[in-house]
Amino acid sequence: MKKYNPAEHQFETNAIHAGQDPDPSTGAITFPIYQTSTYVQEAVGKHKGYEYSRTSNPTRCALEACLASLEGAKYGLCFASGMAAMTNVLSLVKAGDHVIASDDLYGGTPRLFNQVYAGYGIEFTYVDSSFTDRVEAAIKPNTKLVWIETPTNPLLKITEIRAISSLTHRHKLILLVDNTFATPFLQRPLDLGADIVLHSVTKYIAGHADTVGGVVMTSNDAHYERMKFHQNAAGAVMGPFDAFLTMRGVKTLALRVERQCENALHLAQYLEQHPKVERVIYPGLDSHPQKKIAERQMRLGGGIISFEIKGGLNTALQFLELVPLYSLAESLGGVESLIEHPAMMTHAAIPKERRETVGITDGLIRISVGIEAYEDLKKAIDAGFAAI
Ligand code: P1T
Repeated sequence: MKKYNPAEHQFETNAIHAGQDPDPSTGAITFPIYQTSTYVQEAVGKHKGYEYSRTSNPTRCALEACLASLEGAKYGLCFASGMAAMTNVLSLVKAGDHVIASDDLYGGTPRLFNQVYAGYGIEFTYVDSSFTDRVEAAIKPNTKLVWIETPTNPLLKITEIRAISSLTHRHKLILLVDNTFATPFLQRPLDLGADIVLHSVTKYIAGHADTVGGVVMTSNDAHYERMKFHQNAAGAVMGPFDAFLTMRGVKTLALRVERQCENALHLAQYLEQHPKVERVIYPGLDSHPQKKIAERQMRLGGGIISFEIKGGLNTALQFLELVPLYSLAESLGGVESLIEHPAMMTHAAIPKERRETVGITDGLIRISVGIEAYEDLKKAIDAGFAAI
């Protein structure tokens, strides 16, 4: 059977083939779902590399290898959700350590930090990481980890990964990038000096709104050993069927994201000139304050648009209810367009004063642009505006 070497191939090719040599016993081209909890041993300790599916499972391992190839990482570890992946990374810090994080993150992330890990004696400071000097000013003698999202959820702020990574290297800190919004097709943080990349694979990577999962990737042997140990010890692993769905989804990542970016750019430009819109945030627009940085580190502007509707909370809620085609739902990154209200949905766990300080206003609406026909997406927005 021909052996596949990801190092010899491009992104789109690896998304289809990496980690997935045809099954040697049957020739099946599609990687099998190894729906098994355990593996028979010939004699004690004499086995084929698998002992128990919490520790490792062939379907999960195939996905881990595939995703690692896409981020240019040596290692990948898959989990039951993006939050479980975060819990795994936090095994690298202990009581007394300090973490610096972006001030705009998925709402569940500060909830995990403040309402779980702060209670274990880990300290968190939030700064606008699009200003490198603010990250530097927050460094303390006990700082261990810098945690950024770029683009951020939901305000799409861009942090210059190269600038932050030269800072973290100088201070011997670990830099984690939550790359969920960009995907490895648009942005590869490890190439820009980050130590660890994390994704909610629930979103673009799986891409079809049919599974929940997370992944952590790194090329650092010591971090990998600790996180691999914790994956098995804590056990929040991804199941084989979810690994199969994710592996099927990721094969079309490049095609989907290219189309989503194209639709999103057109829609952002359309919204920007609409009289019922206060402001539009999209990294591909000239009006975005960090457009130049986005252009340097991202291939395209991404598939998410945030905009503020004129009229505040009630108008926003009315629009969300009445706009056709866009499903009102949390999550993002699937083939279908979704729309949501960050303040009352994905970021409701953040206290109101804090939300307002960072800019998550009551009129803010987030769209995850799908791969539908652009004309239909535009028509639906028009119908929504006409209805309010
Ligand atoms: O939902 P889960 O797979 O556990 O992943 C959490 C997560 C991590 N990182 C980012 C950037 C995220 O956006 C998310 C989840 N976000 C949503 C559900 C949302 O609608 O924003």
